[in-house]
Amino acid sequence: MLIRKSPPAGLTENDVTPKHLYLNRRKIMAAGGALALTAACSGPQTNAEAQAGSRPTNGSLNFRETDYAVSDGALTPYEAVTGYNNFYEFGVGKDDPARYADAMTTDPWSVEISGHAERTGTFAIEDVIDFNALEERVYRLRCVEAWSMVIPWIGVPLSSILEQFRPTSQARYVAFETYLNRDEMRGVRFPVLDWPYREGLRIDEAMHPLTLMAVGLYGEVLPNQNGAPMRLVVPWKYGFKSIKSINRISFVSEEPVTTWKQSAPREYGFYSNVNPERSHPRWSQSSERIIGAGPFARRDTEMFNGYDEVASLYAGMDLLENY
Ligand SMILES: Nc1nc2c(c(=O)[nH]1)N[C@H]1C(S)=C(S)[C@@H](COP(=O)(O)O)O[C@H]1N2
Ligand SMILES: [Mo]
Repeated sequence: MLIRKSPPAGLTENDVTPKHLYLNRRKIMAAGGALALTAACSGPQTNAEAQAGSRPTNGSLNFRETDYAVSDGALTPYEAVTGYNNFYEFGVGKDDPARYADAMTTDPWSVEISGHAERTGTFAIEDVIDFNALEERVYRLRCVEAWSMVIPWIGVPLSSILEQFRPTSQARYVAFETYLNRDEMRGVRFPVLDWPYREGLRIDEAMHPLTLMAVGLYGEVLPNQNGAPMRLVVPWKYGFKSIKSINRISFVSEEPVTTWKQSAPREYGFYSNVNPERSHPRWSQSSERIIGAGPFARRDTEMFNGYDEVASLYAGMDLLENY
């Protein structure tokens, strides 16, 4: 499923969004190869100097192109990526996060690291993520609600963060928590979920090279509604595993409590690997709506969302039982 990057398929002059310059740059880079890449990375960036040792909190990011791309499908328009969201801390409506997430303070931002690791404590995000080592990966995010988007994420492999803390052999799982602030998050007044939002991965899933900690999308710092300043993107799992606005990471020995499983264990499991064979109790998972491509655009859902290289992580496991 991971292929050499080609221009986003199916883009025409009519697909003009506020990010048309970005998309044009991508086309030029694809056509011009390495030379264009160097030019594009040093050219239009406004805050290249300011980035060393610090963190841009808005605007463009410096990043390296990678070969991670999905083979079929155009990028989801920027307006849909940033206007149709799930971030229940700001409300359950798809347009609530875009409306209300600006209230969240993302600077300064610190992350508490705890549990089975040699190094633990509270760290500034700038000390945990190397903003000079960002890369872009085009991943499809498949929501359990049976829709998907293709997004050019900017981030670092989660493993590059976790390794700094030297987890011990007792660290069999990694638990994540979302920031919680009742004054800034209007949705947490309602007991829709048990706040703070929590997620987890087995340590080998967390260390897998596909697992990304994203800090940006479409070449820019993450908008708050997409989980600023740092959120997971685990592309072979349903979207709810990709926890947003993380401020706690813990190395643990038992499977951690995760919010959606806690809320409805028959419907949502710990693994939540995309699996067209296993229906959600209330709807099918065999196909998905393509967000931003018109009302009838659908595609067949693929096992592991098409990221076959993770299959070996689950060798010998019954994935219908371990949903
Ligand atoms: N903290 C937090 N993280 C979250 C959610 C949430 O409600 N709260 N929703 C999840 C779900 S269900 C999906 S599909 C993705 C959506 O990410 P996006 O809005 O950036 O597309 O975020 C996930 N991460
Ligand atoms: Mo989702």
